[in-house]
Amino acid sequence: MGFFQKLKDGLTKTRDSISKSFANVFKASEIDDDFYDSLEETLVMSDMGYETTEKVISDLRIKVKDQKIKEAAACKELLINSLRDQMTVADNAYDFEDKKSVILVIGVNGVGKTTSIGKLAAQYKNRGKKVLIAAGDTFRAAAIDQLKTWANRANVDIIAQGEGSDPSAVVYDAVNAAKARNTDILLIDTAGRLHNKKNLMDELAKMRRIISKEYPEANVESLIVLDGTTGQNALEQARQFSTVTDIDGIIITKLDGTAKGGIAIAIQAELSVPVKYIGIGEKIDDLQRFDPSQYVTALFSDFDMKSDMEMLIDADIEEIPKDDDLFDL
Ligand SMILES: Nc1nc2c(ncn2[C@@H]2O[C@H](COP(=O)(O)OP(=O)(O)OP(=O)(O)O)[C@@H](O)[C@H]2O)c(=O)[nH]1
Ligand SMILES: [Mg+2]
Repeated sequence: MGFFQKLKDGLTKTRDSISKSFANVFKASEIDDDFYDSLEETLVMSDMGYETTEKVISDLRIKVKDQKIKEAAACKELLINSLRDQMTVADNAYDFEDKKSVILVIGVNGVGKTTSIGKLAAQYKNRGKKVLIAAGDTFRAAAIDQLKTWANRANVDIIAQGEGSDPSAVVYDAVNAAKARNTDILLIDTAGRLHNKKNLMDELAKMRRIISKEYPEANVESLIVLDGTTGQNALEQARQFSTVTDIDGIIITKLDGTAKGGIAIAIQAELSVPVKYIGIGEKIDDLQRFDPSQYVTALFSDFDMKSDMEMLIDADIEEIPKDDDLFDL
C-alpha cells in the first residue's frame, strides 16, 4: 500500500468528522457572518487551533471579497489552500539524517517514544544507515526489554545496562560505541518526564552534556514526541518543553486514533519548531515524514464527494427516476 493511502486510512476518524461538518458548512446558501462562524467552529472542533483558524478565516474573507465569490461551495478550494499556506517547512529539516547524528527522543509518559525510535531505526537502516539504539530509559526493566524487541525488529544494535542504572552512563557507553563502530545515527530512548520535574530535566541536561563532551563532532537532534490524541494538550506540552530544553523537531503519534487530526496542522502552524514525523499506527512502517501539503490533501480527500451527496439529499430528490419510470411516461 502506498504511503498516501496509508495516511488517508490512518486519518479516517478525522476525515469522517471533518467531512460531515464541512459538508454542512458549505451547504450555506450565501457567504455571510453565519457561514464564517460555522466554518470557524468546525475548524476549532477538529483541533486546528484558535490561532490557525483565525488566520485561515481572515485569509478566506479577503480572497472571497477580492475574487467576488458569492457561493459558499465555491470557496472550498480556497480554504484548503489557505490551510496549506499556514504551514511552511524549512528544506533543511531533515539534514541531520545524512550527518553523523545523535537523536535524543524525549516527552511525557506513554506518548510513543520507544515505538517511534523502533520505527525510525528501521527506516534509517533500510536506507543503508548504520544505526545504534541506546536504552536511556532505565526506570523499568520492561522499558529496556521493549526497546530490545524493537532493536530486533529493526535489525539494529542496542546499548543497554540494567534497570536502575544511571541514564547518563548508558549515554556515555552509547556515544563511545557509536564513535568506535562508525555509526551514522544513534537513537537515545529516555524515560517519560514532565517539563516541570527539575531532577528529571537536570538528568536530561546531563545526558546532553555527555553527548557534546564525548562526541563533539556529532550533530545533536532533540525530538519531542507528542500524543496526537491529546489534542491541544500536546501543543501545550511542546510549548512548555521548549522553554526548558532545546527542541529541534516534533513527532506526533497516534494520529490514527483520533478524530482531531487537525492538531498536526495547529502544531505546525503555531510553533516555531517543525513537526518532522507523524505516527499513524503501531506497526514498524507506520511512521513517516510530515508533509503538510500531503496531510491537508489526505484530510480533505473525500470532502467533495460527501458534500455533493449531502447536497443531493438536501435538494429533496427522493428517488432518482429509473429507466422503466421514464419509459412509462
Ligand atoms: N495507534 C497508535 N499507537 C501508537 C502509535 N505510536 C505509539 N503507539 C502506542 O502507544 C503506546 C505507548 O507507546 P510507547 O512507545 O511505549 O510510549 P513511550 O513514550 O515510550 O512510553 P513510556 O516509556 O512509558 O513513557 C504503545 O501501545 C504503542 O503501540 C501510533 O502512531 N499509533
Ligand atoms: Mg518508552
